[in-house]
Amino acid sequence: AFGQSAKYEANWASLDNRPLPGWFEDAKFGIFIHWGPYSVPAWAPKGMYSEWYQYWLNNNDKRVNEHHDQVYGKDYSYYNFGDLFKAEDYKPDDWAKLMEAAGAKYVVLTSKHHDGFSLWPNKEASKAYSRPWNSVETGPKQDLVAALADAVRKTDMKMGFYYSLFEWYNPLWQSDKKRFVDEHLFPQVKDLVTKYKPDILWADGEWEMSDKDWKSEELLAWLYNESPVKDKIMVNDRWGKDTRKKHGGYYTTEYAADFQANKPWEECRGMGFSFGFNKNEDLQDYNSAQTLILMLVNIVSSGGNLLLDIGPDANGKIPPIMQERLLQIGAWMKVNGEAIYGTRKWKNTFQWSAGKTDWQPKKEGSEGGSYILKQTVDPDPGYAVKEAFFTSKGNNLYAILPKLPVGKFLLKGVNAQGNAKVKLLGSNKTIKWRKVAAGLELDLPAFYLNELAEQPAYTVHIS
Ligand code: FUL
Repeated sequence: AFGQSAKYEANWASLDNRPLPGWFEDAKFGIFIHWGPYSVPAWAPKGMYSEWYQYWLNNNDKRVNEHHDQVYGKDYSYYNFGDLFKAEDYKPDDWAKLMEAAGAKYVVLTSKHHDGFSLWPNKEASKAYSRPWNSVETGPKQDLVAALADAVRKTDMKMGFYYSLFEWYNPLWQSDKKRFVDEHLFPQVKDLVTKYKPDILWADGEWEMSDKDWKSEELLAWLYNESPVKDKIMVNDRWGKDTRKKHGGYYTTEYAADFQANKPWEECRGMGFSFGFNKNEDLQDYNSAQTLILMLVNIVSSGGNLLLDIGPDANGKIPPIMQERLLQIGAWMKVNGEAIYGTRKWKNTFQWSAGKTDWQPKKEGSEGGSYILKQTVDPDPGYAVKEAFFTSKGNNLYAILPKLPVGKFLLKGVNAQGNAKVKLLGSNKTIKWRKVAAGLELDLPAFYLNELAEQPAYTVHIS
């Protein structure tokens, strides 16, 4: 069983054998939080990551430099953002309640991003830069990690930390990578894990070096054998240049439309195209609630989790558009969560519409469309949509439909026992069905539409 005193060796063959904590595959939906000094300028050209502001600034991105010169002045150092990042409206309990209301089962906070700023006090962050570079000795004057971990633990959600292995402009990183690993990375990770006992350690920045150079196997052996979270810690797959989708814990994708694996996996992305808050994004750059819900459904039907990102502002406020999206997702989950939580991929993940369709998931204010439409597979690229997404749990099969059809509707490849019950989640009426050669044919008279409030997607439950 998981949690026995198994000892793992510092090599992938042994580490990859460790069973993964079971809750993760049942959880399906988590919230990612990118928050730090980059939340002060909170700016990037559309389509770029705002949390990379310092990097764009130092690498001559024209638009970021123009913006910076205009707003802050040419000589204004990124490090000043550590003081302007004040988090004065930070209400971790409200954050936790909001994320719980969204239906999330876990939270992953950036404990330290590539700029090296840490959201908790530690020796390494105090001395690595020419000024202290952490949230207790600068602007916020608070241990932001501890505060959120405490708040999240009052709920049923799990708490995880994102941690960037490298730091763009850390002098030790730039001069001596081996010493950086030994004298900065190792003690800092151990401090984070020992103090706050996370359920997930979400490593990143692994692409800079090989897993051998990072000594990732050694670090994971410590995590699995000796750390205070050895029996519960979950990790991702970002442990070296070539480890993604190969080694570590669950696999990660990022802004990737479709993926399947024989291992737990997780897609992460923002509501628009940035992880850190980007003030440059307009309403139409945010995905609609329906598109976000269909993304979740698409991922879950392929066996994955969605780690949906929010970017609080420098005050600690979660932008209202993000609050609204989270609550919209939560409202849908209240009715349809049964088809999401604890489910597994079914033999058919989804079914395409037969031909052209007259609808598409709308993006707020824009000409519409979502990645679900941008499939380049048959039968009719550009028009066909995924009209049913399947998930399963025991003897239950769920077919999630972005649009509730009226009349006869064929669930392809579905079989059912004669006494099977078919219903829509949220309604008590049973749906008439019959077996046909191609699958299960449902009768959905128009009155079913009146049964349910309009929803971003409808779930047919076959039990
Ligand atoms: C990436 C990072 O470079 C992004 O800034 C973001 O943190 C994402 C989750 O991982 O690789």
